[in-house]
Amino acid sequence: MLIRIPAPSAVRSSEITPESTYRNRRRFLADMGLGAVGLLAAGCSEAKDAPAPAIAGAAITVGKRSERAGGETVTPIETVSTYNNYYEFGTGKDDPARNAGTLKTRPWTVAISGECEAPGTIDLDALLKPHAIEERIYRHRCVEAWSIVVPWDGVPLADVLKRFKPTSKAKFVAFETLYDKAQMPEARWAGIELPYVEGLRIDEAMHPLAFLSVGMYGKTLPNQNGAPLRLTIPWKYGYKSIKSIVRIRFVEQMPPTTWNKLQPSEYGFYSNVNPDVQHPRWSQRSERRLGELFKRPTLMFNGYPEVAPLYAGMDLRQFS
Ligand SMILES: Nc1nc2c(c(=O)[nH]1)N[C@H]1C(S)=C(S)[C@@H](COP(=O)(O)O)O[C@H]1N2
Ligand SMILES: [Mo]
Repeated sequence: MLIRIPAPSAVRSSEITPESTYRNRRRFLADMGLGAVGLLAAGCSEAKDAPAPAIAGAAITVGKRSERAGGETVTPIETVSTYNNYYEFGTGKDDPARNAGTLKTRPWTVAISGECEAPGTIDLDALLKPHAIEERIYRHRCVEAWSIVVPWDGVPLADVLKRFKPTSKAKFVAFETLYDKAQMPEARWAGIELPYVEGLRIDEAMHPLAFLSVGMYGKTLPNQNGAPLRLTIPWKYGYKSIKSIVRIRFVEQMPPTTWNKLQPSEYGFYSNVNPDVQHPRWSQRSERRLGELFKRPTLMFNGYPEVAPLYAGMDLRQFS
């Protein structure tokens, strides 16, 4: 994520410095406590041309498929699985693909608690069992202005949440990523407070577009993309799509979210993709689809106008 203050020359340090030096320098600055200022990010850059590792995911059975990206070309899986934000496994875009192999994704349990009638801790396979896995092709856009089009395999978030019977006090849903230093040795350099946390208002979480992904491209998720279970919220900036979820809480108050805690002036709770709202340090009017040369205009709600009624009456500039 872009907490980096760009140098006036605007040349990315990793473009002029051998990667190893760049990484070491990041560590050095992280050591000095400057991680959050310096080096958290190499945004807006192209995916690397280096040969991608094979995608090891197991095939999953997918029922209904829906194209929800305006017929746009699907981004190659090699790109989507090698250009990631997953700070627990390193802050460079190619770090998660290299480092996330240490994450153990089975057995995996999810704890559901808070304002609901049927809380409990449930094994992931049991969590998924009643649901048919479907595939949704969604656009996905990072606040750093890169975007991808991905066939995600999973279940509507609402279908899973409803099973736990949220009460009328459940105004928001809070999500938490696993935080295990043994499995995530790079996490000490993340520069963000961990565990990673995110949240949605209950009506956003219940919207039919909100999705819980367990796979992509017909295979189980690569660890770097959030295995074994991640949110996919296509009308919001990528950081709302929290990875490797271990805890879901129904809560009455708006829950804290990772990037908002770190830099509230730059990352709002709602984080709806909105080309008219400038990020304090850069425009959000356009984006670069990974693998493409030219930028394209960014669409309101990332091209999912059906979510607009969720925000009727809200000032979408103030509530960014
Ligand atoms: N736990 C966790 N989830 C996370 C992140 C992270 O660093 N840690 N990064 C977020 C950001 S900033 C983005 S853009 C998306 C990237 O998802 P992708 O790697 O599958 O494209 O993951 C989001 N989920
Ligand atoms: Mo992001």
